[in-house]
Amino acid sequence: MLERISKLRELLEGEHSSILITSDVNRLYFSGFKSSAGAVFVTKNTAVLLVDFRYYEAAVNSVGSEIDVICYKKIFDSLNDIILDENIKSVIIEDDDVTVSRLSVLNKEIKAEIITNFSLSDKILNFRMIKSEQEIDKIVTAQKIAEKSYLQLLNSIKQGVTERELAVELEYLMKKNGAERVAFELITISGRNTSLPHGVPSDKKLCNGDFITFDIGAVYDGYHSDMTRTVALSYATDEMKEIYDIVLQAHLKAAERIVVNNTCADVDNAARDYITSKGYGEYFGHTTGHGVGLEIHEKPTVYKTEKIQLESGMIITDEPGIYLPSKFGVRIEDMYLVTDNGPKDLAFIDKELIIL
Ligand SMILES: [Mn+2]
Repeated sequence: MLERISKLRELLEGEHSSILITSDVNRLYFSGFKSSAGAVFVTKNTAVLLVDFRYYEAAVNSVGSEIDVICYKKIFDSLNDIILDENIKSVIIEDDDVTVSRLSVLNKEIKAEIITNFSLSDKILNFRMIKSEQEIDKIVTAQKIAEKSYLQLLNSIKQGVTERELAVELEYLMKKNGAERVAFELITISGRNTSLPHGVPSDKKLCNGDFITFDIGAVYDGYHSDMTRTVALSYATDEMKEIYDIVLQAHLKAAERIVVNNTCADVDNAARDYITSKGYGEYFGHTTGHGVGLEIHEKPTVYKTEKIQLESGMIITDEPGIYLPSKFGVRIEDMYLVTDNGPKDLAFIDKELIIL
């Protein structure tokens, strides 16, 4: 946490004198403490976590000595005490978190100038792109929970089971296997529904000859995992096998480009150019991937227009897909850790087509 607070403090080397962190996710990132309310306030001299009575004891026990915990009755009184004490003139706020109505409250209550145009949210997302060893471990743990649950679920896949039943069962298994919660509404769709990249599990029953798409993730200690597998029930037609193979090759070609100093565009182009060369470019309508961490979608976006260069410690997904309207779709997704020795696939489950 000290390192993170120090990086935040480096942003105060210019004209501004304090930073107010208000979003749940960034309070967690900078304090290590999860709560539904509160703030982290950082000045050149002070770093405090402000929480109310409900969280005070847990917060004191949780955060290290580098952050003071303040139990507030009225949060603005506590903030203004520090502001007056340290002669703070300006407060940089999280521009992506503060609503218009909240901003008017901050302007009214805080006894310093509120700075809205610092792009603080984006700067923090840049910090968060590079994961520490501990963050990587948590994401790997989340992934292992998701994989174990998925492998257990495969035993209950048969004709007549509904998509919704698969989703409910999978969520149950993940929580039983140690997930804090699911990372997003799990996608378990089949047959024609698989042509919808973000289809919603319905009461449709599984039929022989269906593709079944599982886009699944778990959360462990705040960190998310993300993986997609497409399997076939009973049999797959030649067309299904052909499309599956194109998507798999596109995935592998993108993975090869997940190398330090390559850009996100390099990775996206590898998958996109291959799918386009096979004549299916128009059926791959989303980005190749995204960063994963405290949120399921973080910077960077893995797309042909994104020039951000890959650095060791980033975790991005590689998830090309082909979606044929009213027929079927295929997506294969893993998370990859960027390392100085090349890409590290964070999934352990095979990517070859499974016919159940
Ligand atoms: Mn994803």
